[in-house]
Amino acid sequence: MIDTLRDYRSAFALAGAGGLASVAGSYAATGFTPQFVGAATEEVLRDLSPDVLVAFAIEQLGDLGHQLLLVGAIATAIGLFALAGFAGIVAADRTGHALPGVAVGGGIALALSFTVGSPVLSAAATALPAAAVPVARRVSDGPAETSERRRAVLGSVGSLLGLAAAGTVIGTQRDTGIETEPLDEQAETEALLDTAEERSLDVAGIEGLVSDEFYEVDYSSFDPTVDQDDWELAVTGEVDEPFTLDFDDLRGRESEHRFVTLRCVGENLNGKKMDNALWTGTPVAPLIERAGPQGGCECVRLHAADDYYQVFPLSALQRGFLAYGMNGTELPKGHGHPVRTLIPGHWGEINVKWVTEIEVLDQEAEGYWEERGWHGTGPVETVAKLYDEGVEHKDDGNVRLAGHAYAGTRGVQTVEVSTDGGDTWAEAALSEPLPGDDVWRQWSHEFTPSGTHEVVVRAVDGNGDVQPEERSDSYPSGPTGWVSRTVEG
Ligand SMILES: Nc1nc2c(c(=O)[nH]1)N[C@H]1C(S)=C(S)[C@@H](COP(=O)(O)O)O[C@H]1N2
Ligand SMILES: [Mo]
Repeated sequence: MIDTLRDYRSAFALAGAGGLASVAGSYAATGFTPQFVGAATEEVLRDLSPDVLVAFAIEQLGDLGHQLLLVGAIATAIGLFALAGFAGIVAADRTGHALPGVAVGGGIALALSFTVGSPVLSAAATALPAAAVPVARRVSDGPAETSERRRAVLGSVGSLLGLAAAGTVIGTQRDTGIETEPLDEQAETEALLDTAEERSLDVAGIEGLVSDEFYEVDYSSFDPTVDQDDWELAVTGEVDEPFTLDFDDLRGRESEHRFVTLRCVGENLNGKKMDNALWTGTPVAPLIERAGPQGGCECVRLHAADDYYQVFPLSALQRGFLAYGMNGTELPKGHGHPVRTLIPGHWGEINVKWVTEIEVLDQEAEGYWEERGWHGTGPVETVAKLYDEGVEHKDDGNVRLAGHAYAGTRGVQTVEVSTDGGDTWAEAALSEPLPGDDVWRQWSHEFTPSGTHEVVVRAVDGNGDVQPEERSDSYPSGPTGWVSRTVEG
């Protein structure tokens, strides 16, 4: 019976260690995939969080917010499975037998796992420790000697922690990656990548016209693993002829290479969630044509293998691209392997990765982020960036400033730099444009400093419109304002 503080403590220790072992067991069975119980817990926590909290986490905490959510999810999962073990202990204590405890502990763990959609092996791996906890309780209750009982408890807790450690190691070693091969079209992609390198300005510190590291934004911490041989894209909804196409069908279509820049609506004004790559794929329009769209709202919903979905105008999709290659190799897992959409000039969020279905709608609906208050389906805001690394104090005493500017399909016409807080402006040098209608450019500007300078940069888009000066947060419709920083001479 749990009737003394000592009993409580040993029950908690056993149940806690069991909870750890259960979650680690699931991890051993699934690795870092959407099947891991931590993934489902993360989803539940995210859905329970108020929208403003999610928006705050994205804006203010960025990737840290994601990490906190993940840690919270795993801790919650451990707590839930610990509760299963604890219920097992109570059952064993009440009846004086281990068996009812095993049934209760293991049963609750199994139920938890199956509720969140775990595969059988993962569910079994969570149930085993939860069932072992009440057994350990009965065993350690046997000896009359306090010290012996304590040793028995410590031994059991130690074994469960050992299991947890082993499970974690196995899970970490599990290969959940995707091998990406170079594309067949090497000659073309290499020539284009060379062009991008040649046209990149000779400025140290900042990335060239093709990003070395392309940012990643996913609503979930767990990327789906989609084999290209299993991949299918269904065109459905309000269409004359719904159809499905597989990866070979897609590969059989005309292939095209496009430089396309993406920017996340949730990034900060001078944030780093804006990048450019050379993508290989095929235009979407002929596929839409083939299905014969009839929908009344002229809008579509795209679905993805991670259950993400986005709704936006059919007209935007008509200019879209189904990409299966990035910088000369197959699409990496994190960027949507095997196929993603790229929609010219729109915020990153409608560039759906791991895309599985194009559904033509009859009525307006909201996408994943729109349901949470964001307005990120429209055209991107114009921006010129200036990172720390973009400021170079040269040996001759001059200061060289450089960065990237992007204005979606409007294109960047000029970038202007002020070194006196916006009183006077000079035109920056620009990189030669890359082929493509949705690509950023680099800018650079050198000046001779005297004292402290308030540097401000702004881009002018292809329509002649100056980047809006008024500051706004990224939530809900993307950051606006001019990037500025203090530069000491
Ligand atoms: N399936 C899926 N597609 C997605 C997302 C996602 O979470 N799931 N995130 C979107 C967001 S918010 C952005 S900004 C871009 C980022 O693309 P990247 O990760 O390749 O940079 O993908 C979009 N496509
Ligand atoms: Mo985004």
